[in-house]
This record gives sequence, C-alpha cells and structure tokens, in this order.
Amino acid sequence: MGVFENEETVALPIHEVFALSCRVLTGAGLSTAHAEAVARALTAGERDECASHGLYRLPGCVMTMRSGKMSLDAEPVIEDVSPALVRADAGHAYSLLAFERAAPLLVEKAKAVGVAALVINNCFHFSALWPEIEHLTGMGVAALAMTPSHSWVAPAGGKRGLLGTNPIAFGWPRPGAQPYVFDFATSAVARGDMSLHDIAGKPIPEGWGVDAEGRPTTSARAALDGAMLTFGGHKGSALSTMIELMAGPLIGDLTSRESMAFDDGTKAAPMHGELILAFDPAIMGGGDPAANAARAEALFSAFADQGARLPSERRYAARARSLERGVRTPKVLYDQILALGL
Ligand code: NDP
Ligand code: PYC
Repeated sequence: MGVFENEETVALPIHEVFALSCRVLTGAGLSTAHAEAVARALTAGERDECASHGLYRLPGCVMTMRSGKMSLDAEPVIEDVSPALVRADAGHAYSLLAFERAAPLLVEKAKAVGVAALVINNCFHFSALWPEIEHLTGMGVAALAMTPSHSWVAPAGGKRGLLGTNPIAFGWPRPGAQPYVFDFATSAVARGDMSLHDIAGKPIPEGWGVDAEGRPTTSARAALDGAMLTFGGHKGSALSTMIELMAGPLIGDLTSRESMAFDDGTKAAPMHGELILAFDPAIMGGGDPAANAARAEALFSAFADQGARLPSERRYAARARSLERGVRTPKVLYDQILALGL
C-alpha cells in the first residue's frame, strides 16, 4: 500500500480491475483493442502492488485521450525493416498495442540472428516496462527496454527539468523460475510515486527534487512544480541521457524536452518512442545454453545466501497474494476513477 498505508481501501477482485479499466477507457472513446491492451497493463500494475503504474493511472489515461492530440483507434503499423529490426508505428495512439502486435516478430528475429531490436514510434507512453519485459522473457529471450518521458528531471549539477524520468528495464529468462527483472526510473523515483505522495499529503525524502527556485525540498508539490532529480547523481544523469539518445534521436523520435513541447500544456502522457532489445541465449551463449543458465542461477542463489533479494521478488510475492485474495485500492484513488462518471 506504500504511501497510503493505514488509509481506507476498496477491495476488488483482479477481474474487476480489468473490467473497470476497460469500461472507463471504452466509455471515454478508446477502441476495444487499445482499451484491452491498456487495461492489461493497469491490471498487472495493480495486481503486483506497483501503485504508481496501476489503477491510479486511469484518470490520467482519460485526460490524455481528451487532450485532442491522441488517436483513440490507430492500428499499429508493423514494418519488417531488416533481419534484426522491427519498427512499429503506433500512429499517436498508446504504445501497448503496438508492443503486443510487434513482439512475436521481435522474438522470431532474435531467435534467428541472436539479437534484434523493436523500435516503437509515435506512441503515447504511460506504462511500467516490466510487463513488456516479462512478456519477452516468457518467450525465452533476455530483454532490455527504455523510453524517455517529459522533461521533468534536472541533469546532475542543474536545477531545471531537461531529462525525462526515463525508465530502463531488463529481464533474464530462468528455466523453472520467475524471470530476473528490474525496472526503474532514472530519476530518484517515478513521477507517479511523487504524485502519490502529493495526493496522500506525505513529505518526500531529500534528494527526490528541488523547488521552482532550485532549492532542495521535501514537499512533493514543490518538487512537482520545480524539478525532479536523477538517482545516483552524475551516474543516473548519464544513464538518463543515454536513454534520451537511444530511444529518441537514434530511433527517429522525440526527446523528453521535445515531448513536453509537443504536449504544449495539455498535461497528456508523454508522446515519443521506445526501444526494446531482445537477446537469444541459445545463439549468443555458444555451445551449452543449459550450463550458461546454471551459472546464472548460481549468481542468483548467491544473493539469497547473504540475505539480499532479487528485484521483482516483492512484485512476485504481491502477485501471489493478489491472485488469491484480490487487490485493495486506496479509496481516494478509486473515488477519482468513479468521479470520471464513465
Ligand atoms: P523503484 O525505485 O521502486 O525501483 C524499482 C525496481 O527496483 C524494481 O525492479 C524493484 O523490484 C527493485 N527493487 C526495489 N527495492 C529493491 C531491493 N531492496 N532489492 C532489490 N531490488 C529492489 O521504482 P521507480 O520509482 O524507479 O519506478 C517504478 C516504475 O515506474 C517502473 O516500473 C518504471 O517502468 C515506471 N516508470 C515508467 C515511466 C514511463 O515513462 N513509462 C517513467 C518512469 C518510471 P520490486 O518491484 O520487486 O520491488
Ligand atoms: O512515473 O515518471 C513516471 C511516468 C512518466 C510516464 C509514465 N510514468
């Protein structure tokens, strides 16, 4: 429950999270195919207790749809560019359907040539990356994904928004076990989490943001109005810049600053591109994939040996709980969804 610990909640079975999301999205005019792809992502986020990218996003999705900038029904156009490259043009619709439609060709290519890339262009992007990464590890490949956002984040040494919250996610398929997956913003925290602190009226830790004058702040509102900070100082700043370049100009799409200019004050989700790479362990590892996989497992076991946990272990535990008992959504967020009247 995170920042809403001890607040009133509403109990929902998982299938109702999906149904509610579909109802709201189609009620606001989104095509069924897009609505179901978006609802799958929101339901996964709620199920895995990733509050910043679960049901909380639904009002923002509707706001984006009403911005006048988005296509509510564009069919993704998938192009087989070369033996190792797939391009999906989302046509100014949400990114998720484009990913789902292009993923089989990406994996087919990775399994044919060892490594392949999926470029998604012209997409509105609001989702966590781990559902896509898990989709790909489930098809037997290792995967790396990245995307810019809006220019809310100051570079190390600066105090004004320039970079996005720019998430990067990686997944490693594990025979007989849930995949190793990490997925995090290159800002100290996702903007969604900062906004949840604002809604809950909770202070933020030092190091998450600065106010409009560039002074350190523990007020979520002041940091949202000022600038967010990167994680790890200059290291997060450089990683974030790499994401701007690799999932921006490299793939012929917008940087976070350009996405913010495109938005022009409508407060819609960022609109830009996404880069996803897939690696086939059988081809890349040479002779003995089973031995390579076993060496990876030895690395993972050594975490537990010293009491450390792997990224995604919290998520997988939350998933098991939610599948058994349903989810508990903070009432304040549920009420925001009902207030849409859809
Ligand atoms: P966190 O800082 O919470 O980091 C999340 C990652 O770190 C998860 O993989 C998490 O695993 C892992 N992790 C956390 N604590 C530990 C620990 N003690 N030991 C090992 N691993 C740990 O998340 P962020 O706020 O940075 O990002 C949250 C989400 O926001 C991401 O899913 C990201 O994709 C999304 N996002 C999307 C953007 C977009 O433009 N589309 C922009 C920015 C963020 P676990 O989940 O199991 O705790
Ligand atoms: O939480 O930083 C964020 C975010 C940006 C776009 C989608 N999520």
